[in-house]
Amino acid sequence: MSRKIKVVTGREILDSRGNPTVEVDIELESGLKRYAAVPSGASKGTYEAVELRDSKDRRYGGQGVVKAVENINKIIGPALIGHDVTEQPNLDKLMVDLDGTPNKKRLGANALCAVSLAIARTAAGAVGLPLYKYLGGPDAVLIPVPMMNIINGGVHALLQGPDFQEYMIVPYGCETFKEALRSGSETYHALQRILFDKGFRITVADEGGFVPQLTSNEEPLGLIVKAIEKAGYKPGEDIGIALDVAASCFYEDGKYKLRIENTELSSAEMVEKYVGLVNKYPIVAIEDGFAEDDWEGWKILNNALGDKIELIGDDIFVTNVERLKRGIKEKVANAVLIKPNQIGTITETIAAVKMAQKVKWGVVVSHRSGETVDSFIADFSVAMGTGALKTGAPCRGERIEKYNQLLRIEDELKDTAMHLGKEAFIRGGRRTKNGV
Ligand code: 2PG
Ligand code: MG
Repeated sequence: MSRKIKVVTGREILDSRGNPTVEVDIELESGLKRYAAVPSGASKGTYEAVELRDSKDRRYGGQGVVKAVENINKIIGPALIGHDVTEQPNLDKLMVDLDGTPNKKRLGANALCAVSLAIARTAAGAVGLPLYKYLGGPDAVLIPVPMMNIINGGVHALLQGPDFQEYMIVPYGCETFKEALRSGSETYHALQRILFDKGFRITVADEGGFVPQLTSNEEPLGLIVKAIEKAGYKPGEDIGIALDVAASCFYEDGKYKLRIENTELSSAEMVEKYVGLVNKYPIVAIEDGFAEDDWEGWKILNNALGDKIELIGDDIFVTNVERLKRGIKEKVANAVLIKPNQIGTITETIAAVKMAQKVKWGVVVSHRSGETVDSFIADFSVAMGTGALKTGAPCRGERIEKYNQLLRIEDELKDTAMHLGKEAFIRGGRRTKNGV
């Protein structure tokens, strides 16, 4: 059966916010055909590879991706035809070279990423392996702990909720993913009841979490602790809490401007705030506690909390090995968030994961706030043995599909499936598929 690429077709589809994004089909000479679609962020890091949009066009308010799709159909696709689809690193390199810019602004990281993901999935089909096994080999058996964003704030809630963007529950007291997902979902529903009884609205935002209108960024933590208890679990024991502050979004003129608290804090004051919260609530991880350029703030926080909880860099590292290398050298964090579309190709994404795992940093694979039903990241997290995945609340089809895919993988692996629970979050060395 030939593994040669015969046709590459890009198309404009819609993401979960109703904005255009890129989907790609790859067909091999053998007739095998697979697809992939890229997600899109709202709180994007400045240093992410460029998501090409038709900005001047009036279609979709300038959000169209016609140009990116054209780049796939006229430039990238023709260059890939005839190549063996299993040569992922070569094909990714070929695309990066074709683009020729440092941030993929010519062809678009959305164009490259959709093709790169489709190459991986088509290749897995061609060799007859599930995607997670194709990318991860026989020891891809670790099903991640889900980090479920049940209260949404920041730009994901159109600035109608807390300043902190994500309040996640981390159901890490379970022996299987299936049980973790159940306890997370039960807690989500307990929270819904609590909010309803208190008279808050229970509509959901971009990642499926609720958006209570409160006057402090601490209040959601109290509500979540109550929800965990109401669902019959022990806070800190069965279920921990993680935050994605997404602090770049409210960093202005060297200050962190907390809109709902009507205050602005210096980096040192923010550290104090975080330490206070960590002492009071079962917080196991803080993502983007500081802005993407506030390397000093990051350092102070890592000194204060780096041996207690996971400090995850998203906007600061943007899945880019150059930025991650600096972060490791300057000891600004102890974990990295991984999003393939921040960098553009799966080969570059794997390089970032490996760089972090080599120094025993935590790795969390992540969705974007604008998603499709493509569950690539679920397979990817198992393939890389990251032990943790954040992909929203147990609500909204595009989030649920990733969790459901992990259920399928856990079923398929039967007794060989591993789930680390709390051990996935121990500091001083994150466990991966290869052990501590
Ligand atoms: C983040 C992501 C996903 P966005 O900040 O981690 O939750 O948000 O996709 O909007 O960048
Ligand atoms: Mg983030």
